[in-house]
Amino acid sequence: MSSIFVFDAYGTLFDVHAAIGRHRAEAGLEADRMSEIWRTKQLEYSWTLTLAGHYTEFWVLTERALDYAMARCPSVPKSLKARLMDAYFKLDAFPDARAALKRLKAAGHKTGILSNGSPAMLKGAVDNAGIGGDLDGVLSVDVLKMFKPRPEVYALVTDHYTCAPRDVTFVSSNRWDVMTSVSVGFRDVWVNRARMPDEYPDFAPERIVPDLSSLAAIG
Ligand code: LAC
Repeated sequence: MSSIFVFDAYGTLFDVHAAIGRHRAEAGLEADRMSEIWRTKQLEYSWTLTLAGHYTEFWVLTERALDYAMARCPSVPKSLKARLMDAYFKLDAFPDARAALKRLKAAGHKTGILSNGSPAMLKGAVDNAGIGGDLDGVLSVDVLKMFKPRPEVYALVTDHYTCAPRDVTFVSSNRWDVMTSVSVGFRDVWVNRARMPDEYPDFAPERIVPDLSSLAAIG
């Protein structure tokens, strides 16, 4: 396997449901449904705007998606909004993410992030998780003003590491993100944390893992 490991951020290294996790008791019975709608709409806005040739940074889309999700789940107190946004800015990393990055770096590999996240929110999450020292690059689509899965975005990786696509192992929990990165020539690991059925059969990953703890064996 290659020696450059690049990770998707949200859902792969950082737990997108950690924000609601910090406020679940106050959010009430619709907490998890609201968090699911929040994530779904955040992604949908990134795809639809990109398809239409527009761009609004991911942090703004995250807030608009939260507004929508809270409107759909009116029992979640509106007073939680600012705290949920603050929690999203400082999302928790999955425990296996921190350990995997440390092991890959100790084995001499290069590591990095390629994310839709805006630079400020990526910095917030990386700093909060204390993983900056184990990353050789934090790449945001913001420089291109277009979101995944536009293929141009994935070229940020090969440009940054001055490498060929086959030198990159791309690790993502988003199956659609794996689809595009396979199609541009990366080697892919799909992190199927939620045990979802497979999709995109024409663009299969090299490996499917339940979490990041098995990355050490690959690296
Ligand atoms: C990201 C989103 C797609 O980090 O999870 O790019």
